[in-house]
Parts: sequence; structure tokens; C-alpha cells
Amino acid sequence: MAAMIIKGSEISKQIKEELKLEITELNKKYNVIPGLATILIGEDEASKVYVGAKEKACKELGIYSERIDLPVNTTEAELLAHIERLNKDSKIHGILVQLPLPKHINEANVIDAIDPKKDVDAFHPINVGKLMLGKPNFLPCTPHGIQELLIRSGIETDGAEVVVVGRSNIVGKPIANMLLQKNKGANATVTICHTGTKDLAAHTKRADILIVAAGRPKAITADMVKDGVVVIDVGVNRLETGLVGDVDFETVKEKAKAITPVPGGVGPMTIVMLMKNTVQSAKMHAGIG
Ligand code: L34
Repeated sequence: MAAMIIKGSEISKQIKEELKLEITELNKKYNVIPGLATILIGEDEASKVYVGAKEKACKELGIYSERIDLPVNTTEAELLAHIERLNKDSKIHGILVQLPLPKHINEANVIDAIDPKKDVDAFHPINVGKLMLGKPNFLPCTPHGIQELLIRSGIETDGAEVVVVGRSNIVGKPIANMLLQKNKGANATVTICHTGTKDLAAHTKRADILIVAAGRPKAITADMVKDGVVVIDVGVNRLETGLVGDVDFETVKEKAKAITPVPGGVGPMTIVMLMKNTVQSAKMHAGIG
């Protein structure tokens, strides 16, 4: 069976078109321009690519963007001062500090300093808590992108066996939480596997929907999935041979009903959901909708 390829690159374009209309209306009707600030510390090549893509998407959609590039030796206090200023800036509705941070900066301190109402990553403890309670202000970008891919590809999650591989705060924990809520595009039975899992394949073979954010190239091979599985590959591994996911795409696609590619799968969805959150934040700040 040839799998349907779930093209995040295409679906994200469709969402961008929807957002453009929404932004034009916000502009005309309410005189509101959504604004996003991105902060990048240091010279990590992958982070530069991702932040660059975020800035480009803002330009495309008519979102005001402020890009703050800081040297790797920036102190935590200096970074916190930037966040304080942006918290108070009424042109800015979203503040994103690109992770990972240099080791001398405490990630939790930085995330705690961001106004939860401008926390378009949804990493602040308040937003993490609200998500778990099923009452989110913002949905974290990558998990939201995954859910949107499933919905827009017509994949039924209601009652599905979902297996998540990876327990990160950015992907594994929040996507598991979102998919177990009693909501449309959710209501699944969710299992989370991680490095402490004893028999990974025993779990992954049961999955109707397999979401892989393991951070390890080809962690999932064809013998670990059942026929007709839907596979969402969140991995982005830069190898000498190029960019690969956490799933052995070529062999797994022969058994899967549907599968996301890397690149062009989840990555572009992360970017567009950040844009969506920024627009939503601008609306919340203006008291609209
Ligand atoms: N604060 N830090 C914060 N928020 C985030 O949401 C992120 N993340 C992750 C890393 N740190 C973060 C991202 O933006 C990962 N991530 C991300 C964003 C975009 C892409 C991949 C990861 C992406 O566009 N990937 C392309 C390939 C781009 C390339 O050539 O590398 C793709 O098609 O998958």
C-alpha cells in the first residue's frame, strides 16, 4: 500500500492564506497589527534557520516583527531586561525566545519572565497548566501543528490508539495532553514512550497514530509499526547526507496509511501555528473575539 504523504508545506500555505484574510480584516476593522518579537542568542545554525523562517512568515502575512539577535555571551540579566521591555511594548503581542539557550542561562527563569499573555510558544507554567486543564490560552506551536495536520488530512483521532515517542516539554508531553482532551481532533487513548520504556516496539506496533519526537534518526523502523498506521515524524536531524526525521521514511511508508515527510512535514506547521498564536494574541489584547 502506498501511503498518503501528509504535506505540511502545502497545508501550512493554506493556513497562511486564511491568516492573511484575518489580518487584513483586523487591520481594516480594528486598526490592529499583530506584532511578534523573536530573540535569538548565539550562533546555532539550525536556530538561525528557524528564526529566519519565522521572521519571513511575519513579513509575508503582514505581522509586525522585531528580531533581536544577541551574542552568545549575553548574561541572563541582559536577556531578562529585553523581555521586560517587550512585555510592556504595546506593539508586541508575542514574545519568542528561541531554544536551546546557552548553558549559562537558566531556561526556566527566562520562560517565567515572559508575560503569559504574550507567551505564543505556550511554554510558561501558567499556559502549560491551562493546557493540561483543557482551557488553553495558546496551544504550543509544534503540537498544534500536528493536531491541525491530522484534522486537515481527515484522520480520525476519536477513540484512536495514539502512541507518542518522546516526553519533551516542547512536543511529547503537550501533544499527549492535547490528544487526550475530550475535544474535536482529540479524544484518543494516549501512550507516551520514552528512553525508560522497556519494549518500545510492543507499544509502537499497537499505534493507529504514531507521533515520533525522539530526537534520534531512524528510531522507528518498518518492523515496529502495524499496517495502516498514520505516522507523524517530528524529528529534524541534520546528517551529512541531509535532513532526516526520526522515522525510516522509505520503509515505513510502505506499511503506513499516511506519513509526514522531513523536511516539509511538521516543520512548516510549527512556523504557521506561531503566526496563528500571534494573531490570536493580538485579538485577545484588543478584546476582539
Ligand atoms: N522557543 N524554540 C522555541 N519555540 C519553538 O517552536 C522552537 N522550535 C524547535 C526548536 N526551538 C524552539 C522550532 O521552531 C524546533 N523548531 C522548528 C521550526 C521550524 C522547522 C523545524 C523546527 C522547520 O521549518 N523545518 C523545515 C526544515 C528547515 C531546515 O532546512 O532545517 C522542515 O521542513 O521540516
